[in-house]
Amino acid sequence: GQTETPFFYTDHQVAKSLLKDRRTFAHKGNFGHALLIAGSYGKMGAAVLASRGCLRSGVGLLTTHVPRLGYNILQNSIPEAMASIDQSDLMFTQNPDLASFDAIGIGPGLDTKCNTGRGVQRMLEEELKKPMVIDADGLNLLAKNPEWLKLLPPETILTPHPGEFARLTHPVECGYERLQLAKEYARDNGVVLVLKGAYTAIACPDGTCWFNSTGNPGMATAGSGDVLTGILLGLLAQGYTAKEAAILGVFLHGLAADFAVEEGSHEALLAGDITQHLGLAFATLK
Ligand code: NPW
Ligand code: AMP
Ligand code: MG
Repeated sequence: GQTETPFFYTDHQVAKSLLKDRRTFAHKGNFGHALLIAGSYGKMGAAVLASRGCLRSGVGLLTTHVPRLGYNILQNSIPEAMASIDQSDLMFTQNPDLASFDAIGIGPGLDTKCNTGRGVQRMLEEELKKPMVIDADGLNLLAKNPEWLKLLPPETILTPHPGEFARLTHPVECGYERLQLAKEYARDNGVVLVLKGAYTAIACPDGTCWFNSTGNPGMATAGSGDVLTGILLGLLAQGYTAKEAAILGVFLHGLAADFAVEEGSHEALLAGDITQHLGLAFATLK
C-alpha cells in the first residue's frame, strides 16, 4: 500500500536550527574548499553568479573551473575565487585533480556539447564520493545519460526547475503529479531533489518532503538558479549534509531575494541582488 509522505515547511525556526556556529578562532581551512565547474562561451555570467553565491555562503575557499575564455572574466568579476583553467577555450572538457576539494558543484552555464558530456562522465567515473550539487546543463546532460545516476555520490543534490525536471523524467499534467514524481525520483535514486519554483519542494531520499517559505516572483529572472547552486555548494563544502544544505540554502536564497525586493521591486530584481542580500538573510538566523 501507499505510505504517507511526511511533509514539512521550512520556517525561520527550522533554518535557525540548521545553521552552524562559527567559532572565534576559526580559520578558512575550517569551512571547506569548494570546486565549481561552470561557464562556457556566452554563459560565463552563470559561473560568476554561482561563484558569488558560494563565497557569500561561508565557504573557506572556492576554486572555479572555467574554459580559457573565462579566465579574465572570472578573475576580474570575483577576485575572491581562485581559477582552474580548462584546456579548451570554449567549454568544460576535463576536471582538475579532485583530491583537495570538499564538495563539487557542476552545471551553471556549462552547455551540453559532446566533449563536455564526456568530461562529466569521466569525472563521475572517478568514484570520488565527494558531495555534489548538479544544476542546469549538468542536469540536461544527466537527462541524456541516465546511466550516470548510479555513479552519483551518496550526498548529491539535484536542482531542476520544472523544465529540467521534465527532461530528467517526463512532462506532467499538474503540480501534484510533479511532486509525486519528485518524491519517487529522490527515493529511487538516493538524491536530494530540489524542485524549484514558488514554494520550492525538497524531496529527500528518506521520503520526507520540505516546502520552502521564502522567495518571491522577482526571482523569476536570469541567473537566480545559478546563485542557488553556489549557495548549496558552499554549504556542502562546509560539511552540511545534502539534506541540510538544501533546506537551509533554499531558505536563505529566498530570504535574500525577499530582502532585495524590500529595497526595490520584483520587476527590477537582478540575480546579483540576491547575493548582495545574503548577509542580511544569514543575520536573521543568528
Ligand atoms: P516554457 O518557456 O515555459 O515553455 P532551459 P535556462 C521550461 C544558463 N544561464 N522555470 C521552459 O519552457 C543556465 O545555467 C546562464 C523555468 C523552457 O523551455 C543553463 O546552463 C545565464 N523554465 C542555461 O543557461 C543566465 C521552465 O524550461 C525551459 C519552467 C540554460 O538555462 C541564464 C527553460 O529552461 C541562465 O541561468 C520553470 N518553472 N517550467 C548567464 N547570465 O550566463 C518549464 N520550463 O532551456 O533549461 O534554459 O534555465 O535558461
Ligand atoms: P532557474 O530557473 O534555474 O534560474 O531558477 C530560478 C530560481 O528562482 C529558483 O530558485 C526558483 O525557486 C526561484 N523562483 C523562480 N520563480 C519563482 C517564483 N515565482 N516564486 C518564488 N521563487 C521563484
Ligand atoms: Mg537554472
